Amino acid sequence: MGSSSRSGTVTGSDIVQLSIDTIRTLSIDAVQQAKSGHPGTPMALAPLIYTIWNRDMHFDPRDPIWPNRDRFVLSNGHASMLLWSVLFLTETQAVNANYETLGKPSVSVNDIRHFRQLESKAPGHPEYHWVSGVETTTGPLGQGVATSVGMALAQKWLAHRYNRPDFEIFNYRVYAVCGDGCLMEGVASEAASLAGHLGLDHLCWVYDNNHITIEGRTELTFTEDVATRFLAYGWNIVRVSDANDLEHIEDALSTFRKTEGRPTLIILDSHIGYGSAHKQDTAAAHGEPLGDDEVKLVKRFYGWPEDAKFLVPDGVREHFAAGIGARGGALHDEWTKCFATYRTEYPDLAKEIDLMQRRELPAGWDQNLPVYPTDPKGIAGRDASGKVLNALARNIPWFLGGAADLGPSTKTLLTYEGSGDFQSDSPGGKNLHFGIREHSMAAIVNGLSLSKIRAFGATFFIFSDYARPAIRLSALMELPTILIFTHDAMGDGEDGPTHQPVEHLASLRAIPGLVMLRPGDANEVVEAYRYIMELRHQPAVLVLSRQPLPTLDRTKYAAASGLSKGAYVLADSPRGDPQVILIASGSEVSLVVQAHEALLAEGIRSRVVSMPSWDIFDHQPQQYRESVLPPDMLARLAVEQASTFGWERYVGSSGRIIGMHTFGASAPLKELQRKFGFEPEQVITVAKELLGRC
Ligand SMILES: Cc1ncc(C[n+]2csc(CCOP(=O)(O)OP(=O)(O)O)c2C)c(N)n1
Ligand SMILES: [Mg+2]
Repeated sequence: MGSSSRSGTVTGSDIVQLSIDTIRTLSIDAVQQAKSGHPGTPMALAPLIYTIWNRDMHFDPRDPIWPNRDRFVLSNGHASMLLWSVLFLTETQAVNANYETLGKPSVSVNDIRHFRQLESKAPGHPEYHWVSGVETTTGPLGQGVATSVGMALAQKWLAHRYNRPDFEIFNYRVYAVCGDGCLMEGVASEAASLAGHLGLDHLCWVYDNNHITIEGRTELTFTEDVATRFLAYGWNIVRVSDANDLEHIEDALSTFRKTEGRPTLIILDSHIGYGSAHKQDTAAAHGEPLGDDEVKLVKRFYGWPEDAKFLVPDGVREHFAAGIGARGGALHDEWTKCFATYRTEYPDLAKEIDLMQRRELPAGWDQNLPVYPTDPKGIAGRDASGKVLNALARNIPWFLGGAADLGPSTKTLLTYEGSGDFQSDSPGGKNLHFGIREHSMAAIVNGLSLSKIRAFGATFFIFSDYARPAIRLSALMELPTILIFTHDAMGDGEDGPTHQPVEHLASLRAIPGLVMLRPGDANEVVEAYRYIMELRHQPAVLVLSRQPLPTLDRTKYAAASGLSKGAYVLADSPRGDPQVILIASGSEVSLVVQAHEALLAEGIRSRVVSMPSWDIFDHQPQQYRESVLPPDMLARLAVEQASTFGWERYVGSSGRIIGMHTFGASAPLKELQRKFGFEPEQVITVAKELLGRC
């Protein structure tokens, strides 16, 4: 048995111990019932969770979306039973998608009894959107801590913009609990490095230093000095040598609250499976139920009735009500009063906060968006995007973001007077500099979005791979994040195959709920932003060209607003009865328009479909989809500088695809276009083949 600051017996009067052991035994029983899950970490960390929640956190269980609540992130999401237990015991209320409290608990004992079962509000891992009180979805290790940096960054920005003397509208803190796994993941290192650089002092990570992961002791793989590492990042380090020592934990948390200019890492030494005679301090405590006999032994050790299941002793819920309930409720009430006065003194700022909380846009958000005149030389997608971004950021105060050290290349810098750079001494800046940290950039953008800031991140499309896990979580969480990926195909010519995305469109198109847009000219870029900005529950990826694309003559061709349908007939045969349909996205749109004109001149009736977004198109009514791609017109050709993967669904088995089958090559763009067949001549040839003319 490992060290313990307590005897192992519980007396009815020791309500604190009883509350902690309730978290432990609920976790044990739920895992046992589900025959799957992770009991050991909840057993070890129950005292920590108890202390953070019941003694420290500013959180009102009546209203889990109070804007100034402290955020709690369980980055070691496999220990989800900690969260389900505490949400249940604090009677945290459920909130619906319209931000209304529903008058019922977010997690009930019945949900816990059905841990990990369909429809239960106690799923395997914490899921934002599914369970009120979950601040971010976790499970892929490292994501939670990285996302927490976005939340802490948001706090600084929000405080700078909205706090006024005597009005501390945003002073919340962010707690993230993590294990060895989170700290081994690269994304956590990226995020910690940036958090240290930015001096995010409202951020506290608690590291569960239990020396155990799935394969065994961390001696196998993880022997670095974590404290020294975080010290080097510029963090404040606090050690707690016994996870059962509540006073020590409380002291550490109060050190965090007092620390200025640096984030805090609390290194907490714990014993996984605490109290289990045969499994404590072993990997076996991590990922499998204890087993009926061991459960009895553990309960005996805790002084718990051995046969009781899902027992919540009298007084435990009342104890949480008197702790976090009373404290959080009073703080929230105080804030509400303060905000009412603030509303009279700063009505415009208060209105912004209201809109932001509901993910709405301010009036005039789309004023001064550029309109691009016809121009055969045209403008690069990234340049058009840069203009739009600057207009939007001026119109929408809480729209901000940045790139992973590629601002000048992705054209995502906000350059207007007063836009500013976000740094520790200039927390009002709207240009975020993520450094060369794509993965944490996407996770931080998630954190910003969870804090209701409208945020974007940017890099080259090829490096979207480095951000993909966090983008996937944006979609899973239904967050309206924006990722701007430029250098979308072979436009990067001489940089060669390491910089030429091929499978990336297919890969991101496969993420459910993610809106992918690859606009074909500057006016489609503007329309893409119009579409994206009105999204409230979907992330968007904007894929833009590095090289200039001709700005199409919209008096001759269809309006760019057709983009909002995902695909539209851009150019058609004069009588609208095409023999062949040419489908393209992005830089290939003007290419197929050229081919189309040549085909028309030869008397071949072709139609051009600009298809910037599969996903949006797929969501249109059948009638519309069939008006664009009539089912009986089978001569279809898709042209895209990317993997052909998936285009069959639009061209059918009798159609053709001009796409990429290799990784590209290093050469000037023109030569690459010739080599890989992205020239009008090739499009014309294949179109004729389709019509059996060759
Ligand atoms: C990115 C990622 N890789 C792998 C896993 C699978 N996994 C879940 S928990 C775990 C071990 C985590 O060890 P630690 O963080 O120390 O947690 P403890 O067992 O101590 O609670 C692993 C490898 C995961 N969830 N996420
Ligand atoms: Mg561990």
